[in-house]
Amino acid sequence: EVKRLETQVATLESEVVRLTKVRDEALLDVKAGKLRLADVVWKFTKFLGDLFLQVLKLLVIPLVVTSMICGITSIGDIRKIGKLGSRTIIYFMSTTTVAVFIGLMLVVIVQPGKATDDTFAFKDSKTASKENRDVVETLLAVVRGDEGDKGSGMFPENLILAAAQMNVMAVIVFSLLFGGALTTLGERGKPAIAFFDAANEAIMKMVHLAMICAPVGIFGLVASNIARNGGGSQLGEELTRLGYYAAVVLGGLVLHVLFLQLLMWMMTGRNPWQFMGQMSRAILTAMSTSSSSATLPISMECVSKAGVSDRTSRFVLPLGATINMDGTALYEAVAVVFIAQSSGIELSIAQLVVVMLTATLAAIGAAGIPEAGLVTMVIVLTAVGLPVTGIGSILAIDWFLDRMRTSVNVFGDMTGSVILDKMVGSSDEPNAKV
Ligand code: DAS
Repeated sequence: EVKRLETQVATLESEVVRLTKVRDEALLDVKAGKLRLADVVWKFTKFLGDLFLQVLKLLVIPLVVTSMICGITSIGDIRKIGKLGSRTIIYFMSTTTVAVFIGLMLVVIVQPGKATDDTFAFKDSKTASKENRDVVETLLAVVRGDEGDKGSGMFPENLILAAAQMNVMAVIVFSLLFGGALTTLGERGKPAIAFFDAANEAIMKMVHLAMICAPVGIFGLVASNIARNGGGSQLGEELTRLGYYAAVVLGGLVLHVLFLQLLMWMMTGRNPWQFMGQMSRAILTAMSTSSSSATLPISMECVSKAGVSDRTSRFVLPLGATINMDGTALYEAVAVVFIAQSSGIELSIAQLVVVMLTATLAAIGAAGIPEAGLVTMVIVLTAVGLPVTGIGSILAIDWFLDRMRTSVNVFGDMTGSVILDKMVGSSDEPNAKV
């Protein structure tokens, strides 16, 4: 019996030694951080964030091509847009330019992205902004391209190389010219136009698919950036900056609405506040749907009740819902400069001019669906060489700003229909022979 017990004790002792070894190894693993669950979750969320941003970069060129071509072809034959058509385009372009200008002035003055200390949430050291040449030289370089680089400039020698180099200005210019030419083909151009409409819709669906993994992924990106830059205090700094950013966007949108009201009052003599009341159903629909296209039937009804002729509203509103997005243009200009400030990158005057141009064009290319402005903002960021990762710092509140900018988009369209109806009246058929 003693012998048996002694053997049992020896067996148990060797088991204790083995288990102690296993435990020590496991502790080593935990210390090495190999097995910590939090780490695994963190790495996965950051992977999703990187994947989302990578997909956005992947889609930039196809998005530019399809959205610019669709923006132009939605106008119809550019040779026959008639008096109403040409005045509508002039109204759209001028009010959108005013919106971008308001946004840029505010974001440059308020500087919401400037950090009080030198920790920037998305400091992207590898992204060097274009060196600060003087304005004329930079604008010439933007048009002509850099010596010996066949893919640079607005009119590069090699479009494929330009696309490969993410030279979005060149792709935008080509797409606008190509779309314009397409509209002059009449019946023969219709299949191609239908193709690009479908392609644009497909690209936007791909972006929305990528968006699904964005919130989790962006959380991982922001969290890992904050942890890298200093934890809790950085979070407070980040949220303050985000608050200022949202205030600048909302302030800009309010200023733009006041500008539109003043313009409408001067051009038509209507009482602006009474007009706002008449348009309220469409504004509230835009706020709840975040979609200009979904609001279109309501905005048509509102302007019709306000006395705008069907012929004007049927031309101006659908076109406006597609290419006239004052709120989006203002928002993209503010967001891009905010991302530059948050990344510690100072934009030169010439780069601000490029932001103004591309924000206007990106707004034209944005579809009237939720988050379209966030997606086409990638075009503006790429045009001035800013990191797409900066989108992560503003995505958290974009669902709210999208509602606000969409209602301004719709309000700008409705104001336009009232002004244009007064200017052109019933004398002109859109697309009439010039
Ligand atoms: N939601 C878009 C619209 O319908 C605007 C945007 O995304 O910027 O107008």
